[in-house]
Amino acid sequence: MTIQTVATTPFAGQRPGTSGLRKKVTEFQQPGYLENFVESIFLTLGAGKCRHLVVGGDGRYFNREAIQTILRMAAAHGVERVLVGRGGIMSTPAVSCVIRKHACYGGIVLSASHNPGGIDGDFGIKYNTENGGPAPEKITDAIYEHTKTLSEYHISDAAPVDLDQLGTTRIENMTIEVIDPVLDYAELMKRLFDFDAIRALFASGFRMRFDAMHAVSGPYAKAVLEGILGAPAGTVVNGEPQEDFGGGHPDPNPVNAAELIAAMAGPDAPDFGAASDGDGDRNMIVGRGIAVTPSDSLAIIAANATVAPGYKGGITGIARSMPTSTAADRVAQALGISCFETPTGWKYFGNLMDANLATLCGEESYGTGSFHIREKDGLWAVLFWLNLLAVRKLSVEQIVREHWARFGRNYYSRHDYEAVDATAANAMMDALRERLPELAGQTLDGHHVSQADDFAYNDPVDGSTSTRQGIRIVMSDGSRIVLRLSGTGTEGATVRLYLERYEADSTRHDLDTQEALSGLAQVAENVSGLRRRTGRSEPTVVT
Ligand code: G16
Repeated sequence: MTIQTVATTPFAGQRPGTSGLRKKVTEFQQPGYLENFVESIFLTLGAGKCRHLVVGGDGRYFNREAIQTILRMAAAHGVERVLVGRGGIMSTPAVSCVIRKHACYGGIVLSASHNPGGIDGDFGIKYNTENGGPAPEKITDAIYEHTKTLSEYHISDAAPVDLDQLGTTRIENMTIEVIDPVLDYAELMKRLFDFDAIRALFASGFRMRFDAMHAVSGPYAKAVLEGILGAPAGTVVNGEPQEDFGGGHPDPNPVNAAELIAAMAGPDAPDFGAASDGDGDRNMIVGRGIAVTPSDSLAIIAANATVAPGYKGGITGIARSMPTSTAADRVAQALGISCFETPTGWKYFGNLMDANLATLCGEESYGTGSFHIREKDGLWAVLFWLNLLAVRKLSVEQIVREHWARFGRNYYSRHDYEAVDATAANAMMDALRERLPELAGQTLDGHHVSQADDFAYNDPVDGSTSTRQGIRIVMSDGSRIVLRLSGTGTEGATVRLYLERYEADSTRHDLDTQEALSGLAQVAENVSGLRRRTGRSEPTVVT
């Protein structure tokens, strides 16, 4: 075995987005493309700094190949020990858990999350720091700077490692430990939730359907739900991870998990339904005939946090991304704790959790989590709901309605315009940005605009500032219109329009969501010209 120095030239566009570098598989397959990015990670970390590393991916197409390359490069950069999930598979929350438990320097996560996989699908890579969370902007910016000037990378010429057998092997001076990807994670969940109560719930005949969407959560959900908690075999469906997610789109929302929504609406619907995404960090919670919005799920978890043993002392604060509905803010106010509003991207929650300012975090994009790790955590959210249902002995719908009756209902929807022309999308955002000063104070279709700005975040922990994080038009009645460009798409631009309307009156909590928001949708079109400028007559996806 020898360490090779290979000449290379920079690839344009290796700037990490909302969550690492996400591109088409074919782009990653170009010789040197992955290597350049990985070299830039190691250059950013500094020679000899990274001694212990975790490497795991969601098992999508190109995962195995990428892991072998990363292992050979880690060995060339003086890493002493790497933990890898069996088969190269580890969910994103499990990587975060393993980094923290084994006091690793950091981790490399291979995933394009909820984006489709397969040879024509997407791939992704991101670096997580020693707190187990996605690297903050100062690190991702530094990685990007290296990608622009790279002239060589370093790699061992060692043969591929067997990733399917648990145990230890070596490349150069580096030890590779292939570990069971589920064990540490399951042990952490046991400490957070009342497993006896959940076991008793299943023993009483409670029925659940967990749709793993042919992705990485399958083995975790089977081990925890069907194994430890005694849920009947077959509770977990689509539970075998596949390289192309069975040809599906592993995004747990009512559109992409339509099969689950249909099952939960049928005459023989189970009591509880849930789904998670490609890398296991997202979740959708479904009751009989009702899909819980992610924003409501965060608020309900916060309002009921003390039912779970891991949170019985109460929560210190809540954090939500700016486009997420303000339902959690109302809970925070009632509890007398802070609710932080951050830019989109789980990386912005890390400092707040490290400083113990926020215990629970959530995003409208089907992400919920807590300070137990530094990633959002799909199965964690599902276990929280199971714990809640076991203790309260109410249905999902009853819990949601009770919450709305107490705090009011935040009607909420996201309209995505995918793969639109990037120039048109940017021009639309620029034109709207210019109009913001004149919007404040205006009345738009009966809504008085109390604030109109391009969201900027000042991190209260490290003092850093992130600007241009999305345009928000806030009405004095609590309604909001938010527009931003996605940072995870891989084709053209994806424009996200978020609509929110607050309704305190419980006799008005039964409106159809899209009808309740149609007036605001029209206001959004009038001020932005989104459809006109992008040439689209309707959104690609509505959630
Ligand atoms: C990532 C981020 C989330 C973000 C989501 C959507 O999730 O971790 O914080 O909300 O993307 O981002 P965007 O609106 O920019 O596309 P995941 O599950 O894809 O890693």
